[in-house]
Amino acid sequence: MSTLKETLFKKIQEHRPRTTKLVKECSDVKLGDVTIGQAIGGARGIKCLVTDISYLDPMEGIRFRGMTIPETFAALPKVPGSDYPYVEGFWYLLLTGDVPTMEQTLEVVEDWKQRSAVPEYVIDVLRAMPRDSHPMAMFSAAIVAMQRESVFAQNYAAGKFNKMTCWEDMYEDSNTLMARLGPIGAYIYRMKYKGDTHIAPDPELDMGGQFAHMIGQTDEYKDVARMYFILHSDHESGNVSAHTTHLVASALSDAYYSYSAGINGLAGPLHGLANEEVLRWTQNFMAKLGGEVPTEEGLKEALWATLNSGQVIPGYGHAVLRKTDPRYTSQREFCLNTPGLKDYPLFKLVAMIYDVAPGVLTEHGKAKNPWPNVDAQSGVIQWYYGVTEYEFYTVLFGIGRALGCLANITWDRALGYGIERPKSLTTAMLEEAAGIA
Ligand code: NMX
Ligand code: MLT
Repeated sequence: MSTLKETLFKKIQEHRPRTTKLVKECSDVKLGDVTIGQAIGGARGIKCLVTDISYLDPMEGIRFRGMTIPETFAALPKVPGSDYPYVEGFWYLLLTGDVPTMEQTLEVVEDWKQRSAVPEYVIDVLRAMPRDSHPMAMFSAAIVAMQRESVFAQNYAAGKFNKMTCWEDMYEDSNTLMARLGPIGAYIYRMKYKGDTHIAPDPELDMGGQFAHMIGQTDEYKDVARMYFILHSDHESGNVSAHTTHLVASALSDAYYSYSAGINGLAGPLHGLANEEVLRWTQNFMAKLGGEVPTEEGLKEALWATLNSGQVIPGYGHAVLRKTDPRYTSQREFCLNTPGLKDYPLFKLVAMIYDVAPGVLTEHGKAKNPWPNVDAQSGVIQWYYGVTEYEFYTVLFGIGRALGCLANITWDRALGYGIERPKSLTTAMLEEAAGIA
């Protein structure tokens, strides 16, 4: 059996001539024009990134290596006794485009186990931070603290940089990061919220199961962790966390610098922090009702009050999607198929918001997409299982998002993508171009 690294190398060798040919022979082919609206409005829709790891269709939603979410869950090897796949097998899929066998999956499981010990100095960094630091600030600091271990940075400093082989160092660093992010997240969780008591890893467990174990969760939650990490992994390249990671990596910064930066972007309320905001919004709303079941009218009023105060409805809208996010649907189905969750009051409220908010947003008339995104549904599942510290939810997102970001920057190195450096213009230049100067 070929190792994951050997298989990846074969794929890279097969792929490289395609990129070389496009660059050499087709560089002048146009992919679109850029408007003033796009230059000012966050580069929305400008086609200037390349990835083969996932693709986001506005109407269909995400495909990982060509597969929809249900296809992905169905295809990958499952953890024995579980309905959900190994996160490690999904990593194999993202990197190679191949669905791994159980044997190939277990190779990654073993590899990550060997790399998963969190160094003591990372614990020291976390403990030195004020305990009320946001868990995302802690998570980002822990990641960048490990930069000293980067194989890529060490080889670069030793003058061993080679454009054709440097992906191997990125691959090394990415695997080490992937193996440690779960245990680091668990450490932050227990330090901040569980009286600073910690749980030793169980050498028998896979990555998702281990995370559940190390935060002190039930067996049932192990599947929640696996599902959550896979669903949040990747959303093509243009979202803030993936794009930031790619941008920073394009300067030949290593995986630690790059992903720490990506995490800082994920921490914004318009991006990953929206899952925290959704729970804050729903909890505040429920508190105001004093435990009463809301009426649709009451809910409408609360949504309008949020909009009228100039805030966004968290968990709704999207820069690319124009329908309900299939990651929302997948988690909603999980709720509907889990006996206690189906009738759980918070799930009922989330489901009611789904009935009401799209109409309110449509009437409001601003959002191009009135439908829910991934963040509208993820928090209720965590809350149900007792992970009620919603400040922590974006760390869960960040553990999962690493799969996509790190697979992408490994391929960035393999294909020799250039340093990112778009051109800026002045406002006067825009006015001149528009003929209003
Ligand atoms: N509630 C209120 N207004 C909204 C919403 C919303 N949920 N979504 C978009 N708008 C507004 C938006 O603020 C903008 O207003 P203005 O012209 O005054 O600046 C207008 O509608 C047009 O925005 P769009 O082009 O529809 O959306 P854009 O691509 O700029 O932004 C989001 C996309 C996701 C940032 C935006 O929909 C939003 O703020 N949603 C709420 C926050 C959220 O759920 N973020 C999580 C996204 C998923 N993730 O995990 O990263
Ligand atoms: C994501 O998963 O990154 C979000 O849905 C935001 C995006 O795709 O822009």
